Amino acid sequence: MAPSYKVIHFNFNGRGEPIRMLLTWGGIPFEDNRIEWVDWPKIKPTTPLGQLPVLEIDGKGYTQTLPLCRYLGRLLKLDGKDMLEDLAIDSAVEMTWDMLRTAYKRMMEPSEERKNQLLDKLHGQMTVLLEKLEENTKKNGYIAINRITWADLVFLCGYEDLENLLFGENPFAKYPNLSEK
Ligand SMILES: N[C@@H](CCC(=O)N[C@@H](CS)C(=O)NCC(=O)O)C(=O)O
Repeated sequence: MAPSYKVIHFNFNGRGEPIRMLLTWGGIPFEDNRIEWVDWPKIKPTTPLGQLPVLEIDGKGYTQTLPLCRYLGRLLKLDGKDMLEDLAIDSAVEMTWDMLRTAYKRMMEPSEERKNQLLDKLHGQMTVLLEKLEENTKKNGYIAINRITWADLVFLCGYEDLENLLFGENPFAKYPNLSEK
C-alpha cells in the first residue's frame, strides 16, 4: 500500500510550500494541515522540534525543509543521475535558500533598524546569487542542470515568496531567464 502523507505547516507559503508543491507535482495525495498562528502555542509542543513544517509519512513526523524536499525529489525522480548532478542541484537549492533565510528572518524581525539591515543583506545576496542562477538557467534551460529537478520547484516557491516579501520590488526584472520560469 502507498504510504500516507500529511504536511503540517502554517497557513501561508513559506517553508511548507515546496513540500506541498513537490507532492502535488508528483500527483501524490496528501493531507494539507494548515495551522493558524493562534493555535500554534498548543500545537508546538506536539511537534518533533517545536517548528514547522513537519511531513508525516505513515503517521511518523519528519522535519527540516530541505531534507524533506530532497527526499521527495528522489521519490519523484527529480534528483540527479549521479553525484555531480546532485551537487549542482543542492548548490542551486542552497543559493535560493540563502536569500529566503534572510527574507524570512526579516519578516519575523520586530526591530525596524534590524529589518533594514536584513534588507541590505538580502539585496547584496540577490545581486550575487540571482546573477549566478540566471547564468545557470540561460545555459541549461533549468536552474541547476539541463532538465527539471526539485531545485526548480524550490526556486519557483522562493520566487513567489521573494516577490511577496519585498513588497512591490521586482527582484527578477533584470533576469529574463529566471522570470520566464
Ligand atoms: N530549519 C527548519 C526551520 C523551521 C522554521 O524556522 N520554522 C518556522 C516557520 S517557517 C517556525 O516553526 N516558527 C515558529 C516557531 O519557531 O515557534 C526548517 O528548515 O524546516
